[in-house]
Amino acid sequence: MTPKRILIANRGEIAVRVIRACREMGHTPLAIYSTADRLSAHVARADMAHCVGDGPSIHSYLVIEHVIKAAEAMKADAIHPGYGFLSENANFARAVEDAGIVFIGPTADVITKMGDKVMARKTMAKVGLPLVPGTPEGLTDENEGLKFAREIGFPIMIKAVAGGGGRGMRLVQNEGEFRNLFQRAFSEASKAFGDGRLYLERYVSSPHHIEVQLIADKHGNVCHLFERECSVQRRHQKVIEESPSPYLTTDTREKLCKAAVSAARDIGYVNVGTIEFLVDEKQNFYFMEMNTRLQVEHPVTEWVTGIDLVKEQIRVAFGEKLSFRQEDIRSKGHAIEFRICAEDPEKFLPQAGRLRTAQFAGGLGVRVDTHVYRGYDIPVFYDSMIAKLSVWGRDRQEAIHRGRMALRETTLTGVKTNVPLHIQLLENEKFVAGNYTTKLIGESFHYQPAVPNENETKLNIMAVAVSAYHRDYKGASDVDSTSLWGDQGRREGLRD
Ligand code: MV4
Repeated sequence: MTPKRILIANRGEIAVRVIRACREMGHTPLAIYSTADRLSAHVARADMAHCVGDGPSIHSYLVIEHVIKAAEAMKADAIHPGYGFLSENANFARAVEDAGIVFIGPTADVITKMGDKVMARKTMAKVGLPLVPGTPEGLTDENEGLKFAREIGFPIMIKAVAGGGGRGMRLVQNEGEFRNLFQRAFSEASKAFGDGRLYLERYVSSPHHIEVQLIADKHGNVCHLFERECSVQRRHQKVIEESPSPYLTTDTREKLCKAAVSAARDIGYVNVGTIEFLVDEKQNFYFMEMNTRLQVEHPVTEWVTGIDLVKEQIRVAFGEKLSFRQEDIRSKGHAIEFRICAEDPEKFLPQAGRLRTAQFAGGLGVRVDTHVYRGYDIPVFYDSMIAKLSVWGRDRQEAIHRGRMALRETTLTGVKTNVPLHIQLLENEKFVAGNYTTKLIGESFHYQPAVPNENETKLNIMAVAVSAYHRDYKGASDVDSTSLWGDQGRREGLRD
């Protein structure tokens, strides 16, 4: 492939990840950034970067014209959208193509089709994927909704046609709750997506969220790269992902992956993509939604297959053939990913501020994807995920042991993170046994806030005092003066 100029229309860890793939392939990575992201590692690592606006993403990363202008100014041949932001925006995909730039993703038509969850259900039913029984069309009228709900039977899930990933979702236990929850879901969806339409599905109790990774080129080759188990979620945000799923039988895995490949082929899909399924207690699987982008949790699949999904994604966007066939792909060992978020794990509140210490783990089978570093200021404007830690082991047990080690090596101070929550999850009996569903967090796992001991409290008071002294009297940087203290507690075993 001749070297190309590739603009990454994103920020943070995924921009860093895509820049790495560009470098390996000999392409020129180009960045965009908001004024709040000037000092993000993704900007420093690109060959060139353009500012696209102020901190709030509606003024920067989400403004199609600004992104296209930056791409034209830097003479980009292609745009990689990452995940989130404009990655599943059909208007953006069209604008990129109209500007004569390659969109590293599927066609705008496919994005539209899969973005409308009712249209996606219809399309997937037509090509043979099983669906959870539900409404055939979007609804706006609560009386019509109730009629359908009675037919399907309670409990029922209300979902937003324009939603996805659990946004705007409501569980309705009985008829008495229906009208109220329908109205609230409708107003929430209208505000969030500018489209209030809702659809109903029978509630699958204690399901697994299992997704199949796909990749397809423009020559009709479609391959799956096995599944990821994403059932460890909190408030519909994934927390841990792993592959292979500890729940699926070999037989179900084969059926699931084959069904996903066949569906992707039948809809003429091109790009990396993921089909999400709900899997019930009898290993029945149902199509839930399709993501037409690279996903946060793709490293888990890269670990077990050894395939660089981003490099392949770039190749297929430029019309190259996949570098492998289905029979060449094997899944080896076990991988687990931990999403590290700047948040208070007790209250689940996002945290902004300066990272005083940012030491990540290393060693065999350990990978860190991040844009942060010691002294980095976490802006208030974006998602709270600041890093992904992923580990590989020859089997699940080795991956769990490696995960514990790597999480304990991870020292992030200055801002609260969910690292302690991950450590506790790796001690949870059900998680360790691989015997968990989407109900794990909330029913079988409750985060235990660490009680600070006397020494730690003293140390923190001293650290704050020393920091203030240096800042006010010595003019030294806040970061340099306190990082030492941040480490001290860890070294002496005073934390966790
Ligand atoms: C469901 C479901 C049960 N039945 N749909 C969709 C997206 C997502 N993040 C959650 N989703 C679910 N859809 C039907 N018909 C269960 C989930 C679900 C879930 C529900 C309640 C509490 C936690 C959950 C975690 C993952 C999935």
